[in-house]
Amino acid sequence: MTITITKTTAYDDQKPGTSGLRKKVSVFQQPNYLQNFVQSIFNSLDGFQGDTLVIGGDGRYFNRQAIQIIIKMAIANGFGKLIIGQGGLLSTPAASNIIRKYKAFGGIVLSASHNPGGPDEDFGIKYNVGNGGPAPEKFTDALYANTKVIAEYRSAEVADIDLDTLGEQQIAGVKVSIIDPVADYAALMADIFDFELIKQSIAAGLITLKFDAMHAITGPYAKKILEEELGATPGSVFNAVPLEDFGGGHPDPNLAHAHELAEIMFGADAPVFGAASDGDGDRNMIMGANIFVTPSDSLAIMAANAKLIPAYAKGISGVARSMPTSQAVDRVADKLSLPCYETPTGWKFFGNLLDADKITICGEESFGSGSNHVREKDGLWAVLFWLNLIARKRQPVADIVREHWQTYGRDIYCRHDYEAVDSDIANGILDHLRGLLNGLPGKTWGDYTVKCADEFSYTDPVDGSVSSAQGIRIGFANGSRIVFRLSGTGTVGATLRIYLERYERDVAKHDQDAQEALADLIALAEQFCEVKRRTGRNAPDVIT
Ligand code: VG1
Ligand code: CO
Repeated sequence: MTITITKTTAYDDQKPGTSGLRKKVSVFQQPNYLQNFVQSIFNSLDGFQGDTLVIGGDGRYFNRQAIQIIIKMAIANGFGKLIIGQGGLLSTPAASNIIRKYKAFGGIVLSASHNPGGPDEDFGIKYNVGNGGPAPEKFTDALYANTKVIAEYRSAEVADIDLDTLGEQQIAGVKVSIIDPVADYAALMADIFDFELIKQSIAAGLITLKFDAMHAITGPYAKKILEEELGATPGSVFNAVPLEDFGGGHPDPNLAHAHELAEIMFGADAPVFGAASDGDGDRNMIMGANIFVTPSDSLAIMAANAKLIPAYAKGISGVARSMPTSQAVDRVADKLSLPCYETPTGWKFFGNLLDADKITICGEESFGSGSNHVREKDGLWAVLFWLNLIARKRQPVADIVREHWQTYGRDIYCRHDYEAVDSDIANGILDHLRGLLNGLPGKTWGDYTVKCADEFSYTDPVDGSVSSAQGIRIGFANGSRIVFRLSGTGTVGATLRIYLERYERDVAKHDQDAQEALADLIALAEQFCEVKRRTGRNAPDVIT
């Protein structure tokens, strides 16, 4: 085998964000841009010679080209085996499962997740470690340092690999295995949930469903599991063919972007259950007939009912949520005497807690939830959890949610996003907020007296690592909160996220519209951060 060593010059913008490196495709297409980053990943790793690397992506534009480049570089750098999803496809949770199941050294996942795809849109790449989860910050920091000094990369002179034919081939002494991207994942789901019960409920007409794959990676997974294995009517899964540009949409499962599903679920003759997933299959949106379940509520409901699911029948060890996620799950943990952890935004912070069995179930307000079955959030897992739950409880989604609120109270919640804000203005807003923090505690506006105000810093209870500057938190005496942080996944300017929540114990007030119920807090948030005044905008771009 001939190995070529190519001289290269460093790029200064390869700092991984919340979930890997995400840039416009045109940025990734610059000479050696991808190669620099991949070689920097390998330069940050020790002891992988002869070991296994998993490679797969969400199928967006540039996926196939990127995979060919990565295969050649992995061979030249000394991996002994490559496991690749057929067609270059692997959903993020499926990749996590493959890494764990086949005891790989790690994996490279190509995705910009919920960001749009296509020649003018986004591409992304991240490295997952041997536990199947996103690399922790100490790795991504070392990786970033390596990207700044990279001077050369290694690549094997071999022909492009046929990504579409299943099977194993030897290439320059390296085993390259093209696997079915769905089979191992479908088997894992069958181990966790009561497929027989779900199947009976569907056959009996107790559960009717619609799943919007948003022209992204979960199409083939959902077709196989929901339609073929569980017997949902053909066509229950729609937008099921993955497209390189996701049909021109944002593959982001929320009421704004998954509007096709939202129309069905709020329409006449809505099915019992509706759901959608994102570009790489790790997010989920849960709906019932005429009801949208907020991700924070979904997490709390799953934690409260975990024992109804075969894999968690013996109970769960604890729960965790990202800091901006509502406190609904905390109330469940409190009642069930379970440990509850608050982590920074991003799934990488759950990995240590899951590995140490401090938690079994965790989630984020951004439509992500998961458990110890893999080390990524998992969209279809959440869908199957809800189907299993509905089948066990024999109740519509709306009743399950309302009963939960009756028991625990409702954490009325929403998030406002201001996208593509000028970076200097966005940083100015954060600086301004930092300046306010010390003076806020004790101040009162109407029903809201500030109890605490700080910038969130997290010390990992397992390895003691510290992550600071993880968002501004303002907590009120009545349990309400406002959180401000900048996105770490956007690719244009800065995105300011404002998270708002208010606790409502009174059952008579549970059916309020969130925007109305949160109006006072929304006004206070503007008073604190001045985003409208500073940007000249009059409304958020997206409300979830
Ligand atoms: C967003 C979400 C965060 C999530 C991340 C990756 O990050 O807020 O909760 O973990 O996306 O999700 P940020 O930094 O933009 O707020 V995915 O499905 O895009 O991998
Ligand atoms: Co995603």
